[in-house]
Amino acid sequence: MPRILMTGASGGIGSSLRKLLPPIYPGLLLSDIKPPKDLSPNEKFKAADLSDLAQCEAICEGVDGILHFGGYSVEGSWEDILQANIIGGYNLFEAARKKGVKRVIFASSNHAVGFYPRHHKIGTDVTPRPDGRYGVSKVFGEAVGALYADKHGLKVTCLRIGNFGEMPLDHRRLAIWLKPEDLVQLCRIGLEHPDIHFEIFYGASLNERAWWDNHRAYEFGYRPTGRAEDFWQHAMDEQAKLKPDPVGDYYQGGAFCSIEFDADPSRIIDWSKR
Ligand code: 15L
Repeated sequence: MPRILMTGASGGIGSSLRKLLPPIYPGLLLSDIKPPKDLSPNEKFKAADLSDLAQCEAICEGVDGILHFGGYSVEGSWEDILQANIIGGYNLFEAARKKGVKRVIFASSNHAVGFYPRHHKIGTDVTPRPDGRYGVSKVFGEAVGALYADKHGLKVTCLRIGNFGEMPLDHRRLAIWLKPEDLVQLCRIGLEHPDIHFEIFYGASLNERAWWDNHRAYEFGYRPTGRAEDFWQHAMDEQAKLKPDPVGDYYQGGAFCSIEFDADPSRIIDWSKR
């Protein structure tokens, strides 16, 4: 039975996966800067600040595979992103190498490619177009993952997660929604599939409006079960409560693109009206 470490156990995704993973990976080791508030006595937890390499090494001891959900999960100041995602992300891969960990699943994000317009369908091999410092840190993490796979033989899977949750929250999320159980499937592919070397998959369920070509995940056996369109009415009701956002509504990254946007807005052309 592989010994699995999950960082970011107190965060949004970590809190949900803490409940779903133990039947698959008994003995799952959880980590975060602070323990989850509802930590139960049968869960194993070791605190670590990822910006400290020695602490990263301590949590990687005796581990076969890592689910790296730790770090900053939204746009933030350069200092916060630098410590948690750039230094923290690098430390995590370096600690994994030093401690002989075999596989790492890196939680990347759709914000690594958020500045692609919504009418542009993209695969996982496009040039990164990050939509903020957070997105840049995800591109960095994917690059470090590729380096450690190619140079050190670590088996690395990067998941460009869309929007994780029980249902799509608005119109944009109908295209990028990821059901928790589908994320578990993607994690299992990364942790168990014999042919993984370095892969990038989109973390998305069965979304008819998807902007992403995720065929690589399907080639590795991914069979998502969450159907975004089943929640169409809910998503549209929620969308109706939002203010129009000319930049965010045009690009895949949504509101992350409009934060601090001061470029020429005339480059936003509505192709559907041409
Ligand atoms: C992400 O990467 C964030 O971690 C999450 O909080 C959401 O904002 C999500 O992207 C999204 O794009 O909806």
